[in-house]
Amino acid sequence: MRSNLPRLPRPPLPVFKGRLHDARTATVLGRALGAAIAVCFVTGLISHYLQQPPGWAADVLPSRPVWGYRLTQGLHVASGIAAIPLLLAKLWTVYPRLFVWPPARSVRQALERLSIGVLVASVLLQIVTGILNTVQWYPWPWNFRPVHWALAWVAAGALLLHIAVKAPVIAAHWSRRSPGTLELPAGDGPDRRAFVAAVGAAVGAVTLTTVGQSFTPLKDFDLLAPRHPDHGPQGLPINRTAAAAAITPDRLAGWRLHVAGPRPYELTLPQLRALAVHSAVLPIACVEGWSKSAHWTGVRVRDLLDRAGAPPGARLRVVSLQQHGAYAVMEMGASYARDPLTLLALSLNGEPLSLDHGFPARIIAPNRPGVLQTKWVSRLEVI
Ligand SMILES: Nc1nc2c(c(=O)[nH]1)N[C@H]1C(S)=C(S)[C@@H](COP(=O)(O)O)O[C@H]1N2
Ligand SMILES: [Mo]
Repeated sequence: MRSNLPRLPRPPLPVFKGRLHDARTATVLGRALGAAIAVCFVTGLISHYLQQPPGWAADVLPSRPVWGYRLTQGLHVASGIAAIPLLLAKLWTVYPRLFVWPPARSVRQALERLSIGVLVASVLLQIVTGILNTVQWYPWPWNFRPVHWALAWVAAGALLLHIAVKAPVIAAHWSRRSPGTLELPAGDGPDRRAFVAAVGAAVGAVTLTTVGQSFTPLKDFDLLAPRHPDHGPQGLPINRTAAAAAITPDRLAGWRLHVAGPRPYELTLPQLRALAVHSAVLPIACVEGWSKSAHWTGVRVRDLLDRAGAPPGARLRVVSLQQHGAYAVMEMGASYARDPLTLLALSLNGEPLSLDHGFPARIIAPNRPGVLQTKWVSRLEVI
């Protein structure tokens, strides 16, 4: 008799019921995650174009507000960090759907699931490598910046596609009062409210314990960020030390500033000090997310250029004593070169620059990524 009974198929996965895995929870988390990714993407574009402007824009990039890059890059890193708990919660909410079997019942569904795979993989990779970049750990053979840039477009495209495909579900669950016919009755029960509140608390906690690295009023809560704004000589953190850049005392011996242009000249450090009358309060705003304002004194770059007979719209190449690495040579467009706040700085917070901060001379300019604030400057070339 037994053999006559129909064989029941084994259920492939447990069935997930309840509000925490439903479309309303996914929509609520997705909205917040989408907003964090949008902020991260736009501020990332700003950072990219300030560092690598297209030729036509290089001379007209805004040098104001002086704290502009500090704000946008602070937001870039903060939104990326806030996205971590949001992404984990979102993945937990939807994971029953990520493993449904069979993988697809139609070509359309197969393509949709493929796009979700691309979305999840690219966002995860982007966030993990971005965080590792903030601690300057690169356990991979490729160059971080171009990969981060390309992956951002992949993730943004996959996200837009995902939003388009899910638009009807998102619209139906956008508001708490919507009919909710798709899966569960409408309404946010205590379980969902508690879950969303816990995710919100996690976002608040990771933000509060890291954002002080650029937002100084919260610096006392900066427990998890790799840099604390107060830790470093002369009241300013250091990204690459002189030793790491192979700047040795014998490389500094007989240092002179060489200025190449229509009327080239050289200045010794005492001669430069005799010219150094200008001061500016400007932040170093590192792409890795820390920022700190400091008081700089030095010579205006535009005065040095005028003395070399540079035409008003001239662009500038700045060469460091450092011989290797991406920051050994930097280009500066006319809008920065002409700005009265752009200095060849000789002193920092009232003392001569320390060797790690770029002794004998470094560039400091308003609204520019920290990577372009070249240290150990030996040569300015009018282009
Ligand atoms: N020559 C040279 N200049 C450089 C760097 C470098 O590695 N080499 N690092 C840059 C980076 S990434 C930052 S954030 C600032 C940090 O300046 P600080 O160490 O004085 O705070 O210097 C910039 N100038
Ligand atoms: Mo930096």
